[in-house]
Amino acid sequence: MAEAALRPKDYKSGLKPIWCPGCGHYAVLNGLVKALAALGLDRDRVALVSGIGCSSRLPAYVDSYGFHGVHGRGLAVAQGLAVARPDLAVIALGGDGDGFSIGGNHFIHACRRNVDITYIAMDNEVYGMTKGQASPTTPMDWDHSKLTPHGPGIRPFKPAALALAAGAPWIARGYSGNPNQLAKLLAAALEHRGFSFLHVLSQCITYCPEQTDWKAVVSEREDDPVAHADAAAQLFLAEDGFATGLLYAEPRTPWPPAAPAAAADPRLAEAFRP
Ligand SMILES: Cc1ncc(C[n+]2csc(CCOP(=O)(O)OP(=O)(O)O)c2C)c(N)n1
Repeated sequence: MAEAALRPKDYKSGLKPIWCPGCGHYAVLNGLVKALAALGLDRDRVALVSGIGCSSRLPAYVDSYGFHGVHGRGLAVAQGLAVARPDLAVIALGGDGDGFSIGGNHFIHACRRNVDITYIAMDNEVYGMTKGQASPTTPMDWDHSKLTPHGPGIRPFKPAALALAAGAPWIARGYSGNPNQLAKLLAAALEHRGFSFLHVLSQCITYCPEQTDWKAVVSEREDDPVAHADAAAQLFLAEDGFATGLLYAEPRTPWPPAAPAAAADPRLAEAFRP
């Protein structure tokens, strides 16, 4: 039975986040509950699946189904869940270390598989939870950590370009310093049928205090999303990684193409009984 209209705060679990003051992940949490309320999704129709990291703690703070999994493996669990339970809005989330380093393989294949889930990557260009090691998106010359005193010296990769090359059909970027836009992008990602990749610039001011300067470089892209992969490739290779908005959307049939036989097949129905 549909619940009475829920307010954003009704989607919060009541557990107090243990993130540092000023962490960008708060804005993602607030944007997400706003988006869930705007779409009027019942709490028992939403499942949040994460890996490990500060960002991956987010499911605990939302009053929905939640799965705090294994480092880098959230996408694998989320895709399986979405295929078995197409009635759920499945949201995978985690950090840049979780999703692009240890979980990089799952990220690539989730992009090409195009299961109907939303993936929120909270990118603070650092491993926050384990105290500031370099991640795949850390700038080459980031020398603020004793672990990489001269910077990692390795080119960071571009998550949006990687997602595009791997076949993701819907790519957007948000910024934790622009919560209204973030909530709209989250709602649009949830409405998209297929794999939606939302890359969020979510600052870690504890280990990367210089990220407070992001507000000066982030731009809001007003144009319609690019609708062809070749034009999107040009965009993602040329931009500085700070353009926000819905950047690319191209219609592509999700996998599996039709609702799975789970409900109709008595053996599967038994296994997947909610
Ligand atoms: C298999 C495994 N390897 C390493 C770790 C240690 N570990 C926990 S969180 C983390 C990195 C988290 O960084 P990120 O995903 O960027 O999230 P953030 O904490 O910055 O939000 C690592 C390496 C682990 N828990 N499991």
